[in-house]
Amino acid sequence: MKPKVIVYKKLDKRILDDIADSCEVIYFEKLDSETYPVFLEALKDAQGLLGSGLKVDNKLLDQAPHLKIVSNISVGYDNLDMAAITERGIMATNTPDVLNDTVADTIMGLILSTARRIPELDQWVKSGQWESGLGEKWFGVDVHHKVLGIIGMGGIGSAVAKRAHFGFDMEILYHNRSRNDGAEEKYGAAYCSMEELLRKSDFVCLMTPLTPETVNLIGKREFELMKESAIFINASRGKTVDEEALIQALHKGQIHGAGLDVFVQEPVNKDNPLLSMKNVVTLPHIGSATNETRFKMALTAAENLVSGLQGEIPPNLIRK
Ligand code: 8YV
Repeated sequence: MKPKVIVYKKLDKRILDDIADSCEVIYFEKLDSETYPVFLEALKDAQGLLGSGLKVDNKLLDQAPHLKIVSNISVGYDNLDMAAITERGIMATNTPDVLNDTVADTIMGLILSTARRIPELDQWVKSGQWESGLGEKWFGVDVHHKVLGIIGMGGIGSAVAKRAHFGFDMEILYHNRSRNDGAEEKYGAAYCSMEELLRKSDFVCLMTPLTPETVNLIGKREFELMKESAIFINASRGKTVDEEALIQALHKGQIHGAGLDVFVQEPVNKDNPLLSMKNVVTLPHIGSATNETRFKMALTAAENLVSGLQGEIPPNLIRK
């Protein structure tokens, strides 16, 4: 008998068919008030779970006594209570590497659009305000030859460093739990303390995963340490930053601007003050959202799922 798996995210038919070769697939394009009760029922004898963003904790696991593997279609796995999962002998997997270049492209986009005020000027042109020469008040700041501070030098951080070093002649500083020799050798990245990074960087780019240790990693004190001309970029998770402190830092002119792909609450609250700041560029958590990369992520997650259910060690097993 094929093991029963639940897919709770919209998936390409080719990938669904691949999974169906070795599993019985219960498919939900999305979970909402209508599908959730059916999903809960299906959990009772499911051995695999594939999707992204669903909170997998003791409460959910109590409903899934036969679960063997939770396969996340994302590199971040802050939605998974890893202690609860491992305690029950369940495997969990994620999708690292395949999204590094795409997320790094998004980050460079945020850096450029914040520094050169691209969305703001786009609106200015489209709303018919370009009637004469451009005055200084519309000038931006340079990106090339500036100092880029990367907090969290993993796969994505390294892909950002590569672009910044080779494409923009930037000087790279980084702070990480451990040294990244590859980034030091290839992109001239210099390891330094968090404090030094915050003091010296023109662009501060936050790339750490969300863990209990990184909640509010950047707060009031950190913004105070940054240059007044600094631009802050976050494409990790909203909760790695104290959002209120960010709002205050921007209000007070303690930093120059921010480029944000993530927020504490997503979708972001319509009355979040960040949305009315011209020096803040916002995106709806689209770091990895290209057709090609989302396909690769889903394929990787499906491979993890199937291999785990076939008794192998899945390629991207999360070891905690
Ligand atoms: C999306 C991400 O959250 O991989 C991650 O950690 O942040 C993103 O790619 C996710 O994959 C949405 O489905």
